[in-house]
Amino acid sequence: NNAERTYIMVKPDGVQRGIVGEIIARFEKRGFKLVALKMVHATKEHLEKHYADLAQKPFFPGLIKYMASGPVVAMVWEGLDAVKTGRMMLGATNPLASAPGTIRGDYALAVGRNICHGSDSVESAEHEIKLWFPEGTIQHTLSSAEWVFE
Ligand code: YYY
Ligand code: MG
Repeated sequence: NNAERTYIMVKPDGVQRGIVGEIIARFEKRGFKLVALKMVHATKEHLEKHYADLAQKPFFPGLIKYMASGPVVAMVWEGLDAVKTGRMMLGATNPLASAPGTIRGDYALAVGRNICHGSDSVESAEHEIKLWFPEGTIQHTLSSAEWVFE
């Protein structure tokens, strides 16, 4: 599905370490279309909604504190198999298992400071996009699309 969308977020450590442009560049060069982007210093309440399915995990309080410690860069990227390909580009959750060449495999060491988020399914992407972009995304066509998709 060429119009599949995924929610990608640079976490506070990625912003502080200056990796925002690098992450955007990778998605751009891969062929994805940017359809929403903003910087947000999220509240704990908002982050608890984003990570609601992890509320019972022992690392949850630390995760929320870290995610609320500074602004994040929230994005929606669209293109063929955006969710699965986005996850491949991020690498495994624990950077110990992230292959070199992936974002986490190139720029992170610790699971609790893994610099970026990507939706894990089409359903969670839809949910996360609504949560972070209630105002909606931007409809536009890239002239390169016919060179990226069959
Ligand atoms: O989707 P992904 O970010 O790869 O992993 P999740 O299982 O959804 O966990 C969200 C987030 O929680 C993860 O990116 C880092 C953090 N975390 C952690 O601090 N310690 C763990 N053992 C597992 C996850
Ligand atoms: Mg996840």
